[in-house]
Amino acid sequence: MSARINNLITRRKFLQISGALAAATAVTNPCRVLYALTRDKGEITPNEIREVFSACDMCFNKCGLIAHVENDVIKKLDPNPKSLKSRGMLCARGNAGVKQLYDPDRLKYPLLRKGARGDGKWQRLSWDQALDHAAEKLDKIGKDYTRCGFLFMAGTDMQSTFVHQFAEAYGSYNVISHESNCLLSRNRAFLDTYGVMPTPDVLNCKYVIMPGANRFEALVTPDSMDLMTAKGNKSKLVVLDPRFTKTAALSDEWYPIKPGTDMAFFLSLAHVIISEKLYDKTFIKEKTFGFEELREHVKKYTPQWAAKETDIPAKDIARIARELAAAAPSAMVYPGRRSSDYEDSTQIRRSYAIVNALLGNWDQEGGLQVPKKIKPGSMHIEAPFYEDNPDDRVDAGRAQMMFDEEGSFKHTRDAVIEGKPYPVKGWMTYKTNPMQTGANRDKTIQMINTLDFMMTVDIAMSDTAWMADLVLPAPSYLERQDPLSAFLASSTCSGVITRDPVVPAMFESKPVFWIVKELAKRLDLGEFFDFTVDDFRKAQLKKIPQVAKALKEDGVYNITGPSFGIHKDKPFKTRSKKIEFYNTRYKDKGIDPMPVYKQPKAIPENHFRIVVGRNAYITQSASTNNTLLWELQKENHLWIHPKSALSLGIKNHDMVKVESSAGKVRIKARVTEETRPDTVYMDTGYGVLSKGLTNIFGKGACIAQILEDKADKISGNMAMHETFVTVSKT
Ligand SMILES: Nc1nc2c(c(=O)[nH]1)N[C@H]1C(S)=C(S)[C@@H](COP(=O)(O)OP(=O)(O)OC[C@H]3O[C@@H](n4cnc5c(=O)[nH]c(N)nc54)[C@H](O)[C@@H]3O)O[C@H]1N2
Ligand SMILES: Nc1nc2c(c(=O)[nH]1)N[C@H]1C(S)=C(S)[C@@H](COP(=O)(O)OP(=O)(O)OC[C@H]3O[C@@H](n4cnc5c(=O)[nH]c(N)nc54)[C@H](O)[C@@H]3O)O[C@H]1N2
Ligand code: SF4
Ligand SMILES: [Mo]
Repeated sequence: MSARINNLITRRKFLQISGALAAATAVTNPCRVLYALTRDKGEITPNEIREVFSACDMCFNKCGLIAHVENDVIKKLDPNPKSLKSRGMLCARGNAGVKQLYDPDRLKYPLLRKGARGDGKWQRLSWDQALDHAAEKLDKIGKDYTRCGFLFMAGTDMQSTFVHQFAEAYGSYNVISHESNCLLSRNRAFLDTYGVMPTPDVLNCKYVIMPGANRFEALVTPDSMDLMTAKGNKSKLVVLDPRFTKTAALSDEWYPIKPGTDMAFFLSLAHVIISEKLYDKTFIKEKTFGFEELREHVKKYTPQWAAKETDIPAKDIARIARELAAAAPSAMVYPGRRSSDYEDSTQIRRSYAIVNALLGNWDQEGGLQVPKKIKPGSMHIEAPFYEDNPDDRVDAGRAQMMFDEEGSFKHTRDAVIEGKPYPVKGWMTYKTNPMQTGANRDKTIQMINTLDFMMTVDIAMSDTAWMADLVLPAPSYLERQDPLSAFLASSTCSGVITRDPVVPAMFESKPVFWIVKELAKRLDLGEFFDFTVDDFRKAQLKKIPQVAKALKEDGVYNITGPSFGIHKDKPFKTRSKKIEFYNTRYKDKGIDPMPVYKQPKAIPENHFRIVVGRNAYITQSASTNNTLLWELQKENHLWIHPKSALSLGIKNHDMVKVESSAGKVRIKARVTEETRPDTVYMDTGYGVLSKGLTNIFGKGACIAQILEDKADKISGNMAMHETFVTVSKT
């Protein structure tokens, strides 16, 4: 079927068309080609032009956009200048969103697996057949294994709430998300220090240390743009990264830190700040808990000691500590975002949080802030109680302090494979692709092979969909109505955004709200979905009419007013009601109450550490097949330092084998000084199994295939930088 569509619109032709459209008054009506793709029928009324507000969904940032629509065909996506969070920006991926919609590889109708898993043999079903089949499986698994025998996993999305609501009504508390592959250890660390996850006011910050984050490539709005503006305003940026990222390239100082040793660096900063009394005494006295314990604790962590651990010179560590303290409180250790790195990641991030607390930057301009947030109303359901359900989540007890509502992908997968403490036999995934983003792909396949039934709701035949029994096509963000999303961002740009369909949904795609509502009807749970998305949104907007007005007029609601100095005398939501250098809850649970540095495991001889990261035109695994973005990078490469390459006889673009205990892949080498000699790297989102991703099938290698699945001990977050690999020429 994609061949047919490809005949209608080849990639090159699409680019020509986009170019022609961009060049203002097009000669003929090139939209017809797109129209043919979208509508599959004859003539159209010319020149019906609309501009429609929406929110980008090419990554989680939800940048405000304005879609230019001609004759029901989206011609171009532009930034919405009213969206303060996105600072009037739409990145490369945001611009390419139009190709997410008009992608010949889109899923078009429900598909049922025929033949062996992963063989790619499918039978087309009608929606009624597909929903009846799914409902039958949900019913049977619920009866045979209890309701908790069905696992639900939804990625970042405004409609994920409906999947959670469905799981609740159905009766399973085995609900996970991408978050335990992303940032839960960071959240754990800051919550357990501040009682809240603050946002960094990068814009007004005079001194930013950025460890293990790559803001000029891994875009987080508004931080990415604000960091650039702040640099223009003479703010200082110090980057710690084993790779020479674009952020490193634009920094004032870059240190290729030895991976896994960041805690040594930050404990040493704490040592200097405390021993040289560079902290704000009043702040420490009034707002923090456990300072004396911290003072004792960091005595041994001198810069000379840290230099040996981190490969960063002692004099630089001491100088950075002094400069940072001198710039305080408009100075920060950037909390970062993805923290799925090490088995000790919560404690590593605790060390960032602790240095921030020493700087007294809490609730300060240019510091860590918790801006005001709008609380939309909700439509809460009274979930039924199922007596035969087990006592707890299937992954319970596998990490020391897991978030109950998030769980852990790694631990859930282990539990499903082991069948312990009870069997889980069904899995629904929505808008997430754990086959590519959950470390150790073979284990994900093993998990899937233990299931009786798996269904996936996606817009494309992702590797996860490829492995499913039932694949259901969803509309893209430009075709669906979503609930409101209230977001926190720094520097007075928190707000609310929503989406309405810019164009009608293509093919037979159906939003997940409709899917779970239809399933609920079939399972006698219809009462829990006795509403529309419109009703849901009305309930959200009930007490905030000003938001409704702004969304209509501007496409976004911005919260203005100061985002600092607003929590002055409020207690912190921690046990001590203060910022906790020393965490007594940790102590009670047998966890180090203050971060204790442990050396990362030594890299075995002839091995490298492999690390994860991103570039500016790839969103995890989800955008590598997008035709416009694929043009920018058609495959991934293994970054390897020239010295290491030389010792292995590897030249640039040689094909190499990369092997770990989890698996092996073949990939072309990129010999570059942009990584440490002991560290290798590759982009995510290639080496796919799915033949439904026609641009990237057969291109590059899948990093999830070689990443071992270690977990952060405290939060259960995936730890993806604990893998050692060998590299050899093939
Ligand atoms: N273009 C683009 N933007 C994105 C995304 C995307 O996929 N593409 N994804 C979004 C999402 S979901 C997230 S969570 C964020 C992620 O944004 P970030 O949190 O900035 O995460 P990464 O890009 O993974 O950057 C981690 C960096 O840490 C480095 N590193 C590895 N080991 C160590 C170490 O031991 N110490 C130190 N100091 N550094 C180390 C890696 O080389 C890498 O450059 O980006 C968001 N924005
Ligand atoms: N190897 C590796 N693993 C990682 C990361 C990494 O960089 N490398 N990053 C980690 C991080 S920070 C995160 S946040 C997670 C993210 O992990 P995932 O949640 O798996 O995110 P994506 O890779 O973006 O996959 C999103 C899926 O949603 C589909 N999709 C896109 N738009 C829509 C839509 O509108 N509707 C529906 N139904 N589906 C849609 C895409 O086709 C894709 O299959 O991965 C983590 N794991
Ligand atoms: S950062 Fe880029 S991809 Fe992400 S929401 Fe904004 S414009 Fe879209
Ligand atoms: Mo993430």
